[in-house]
Amino acid sequence: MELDLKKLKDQAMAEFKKSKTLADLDKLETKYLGRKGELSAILRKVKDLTGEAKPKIGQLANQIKLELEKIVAELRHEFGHLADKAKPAHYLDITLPGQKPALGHLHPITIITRQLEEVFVKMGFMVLEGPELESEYYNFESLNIPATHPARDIQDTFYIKDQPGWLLRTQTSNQQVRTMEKYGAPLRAIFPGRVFRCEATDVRHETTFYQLEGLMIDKDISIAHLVTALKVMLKGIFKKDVKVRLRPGYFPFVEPGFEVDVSCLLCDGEGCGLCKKTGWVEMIGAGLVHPKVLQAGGLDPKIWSGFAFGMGINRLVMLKYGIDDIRLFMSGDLRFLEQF
Ligand code: FA5
Repeated sequence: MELDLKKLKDQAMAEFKKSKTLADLDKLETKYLGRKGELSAILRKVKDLTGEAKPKIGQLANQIKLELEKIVAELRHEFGHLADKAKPAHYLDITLPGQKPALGHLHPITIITRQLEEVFVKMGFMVLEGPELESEYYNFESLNIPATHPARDIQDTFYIKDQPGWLLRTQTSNQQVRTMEKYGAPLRAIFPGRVFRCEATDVRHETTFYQLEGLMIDKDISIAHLVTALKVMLKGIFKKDVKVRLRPGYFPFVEPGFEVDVSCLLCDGEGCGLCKKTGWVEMIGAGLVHPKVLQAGGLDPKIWSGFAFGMGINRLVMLKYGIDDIRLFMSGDLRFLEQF
């Protein structure tokens, strides 16, 4: 029996090594190692042996079984690699579960800016965008803010190294004179866009934020036109009448000038962190266009008058969606963005 076993081992080894495919190997495995295979047949006979022969032959048979199983495993591994290599470079396994691509969506600032544009287009306003890299002339001087004016300190910004006279615009008001020069009067336009300021950040203040500027030039424009335009704008976004209050405010490019506060919708005017417990959020600077600005735009102030306002879009979006910290907009935090 010992001889039979050794012969079986040599024969099986030789045949396994000759196999070329996984299918060949499967067949040989069944032939030698299967339940009805040749080795199993010999192992079944071991129980009929007696004396010393029984453990000796049993041990040998098991050892041969292990050796044959090892060679089968090695060959199977090798054939597996060959099969992988034989696959084309762009192998597509259509049985694998699909990967859902993550779909992006509009940023809340963009959503509300588009709604604002819609409201103003219905009132006959053009939508214009201006440069973010701006000259001191359009950002300050043309707006009646000469180089030595203290108002420059309130809107400190980022100046461009090696390019004197150029800066990142601090306000969308930079578009006022540009637009008058290009379109003359009468005109109605809004300028949505990004502005930059060198300031310490907190829940209401960012260094980079968005404004929407409105400019209307015509004959006999009054504060009533301005207030109406602002109320229509706020109703268009909040879908209800929103309380506003005008306080005197100083901007060198309007006369008279106002700060427009909007009733805090986050706390319903009760007082919270966003409104500094006042029930009001400062959101808009506005007024009637200063004669010097009209002149800078090539318009005769004796004939033309106008209103202008500049609103912080971020703060409007905060009230609309109940966001209590302005810094979330640019945080890049998907948990925040995925809520819109
Ligand atoms: C201005 O920027 C003027 N250009 C507005 C203006 C336009 C006045 C036309 C008159 C005529 P002010 O600095 O107040 O004004 O900013 C206007 C609005 O922008 C503020 O009411 C506020 O809503 C928003 N804002 C200002 N600074 C910040 C900031 N650091 N972070 C976020 N929002 C700000």
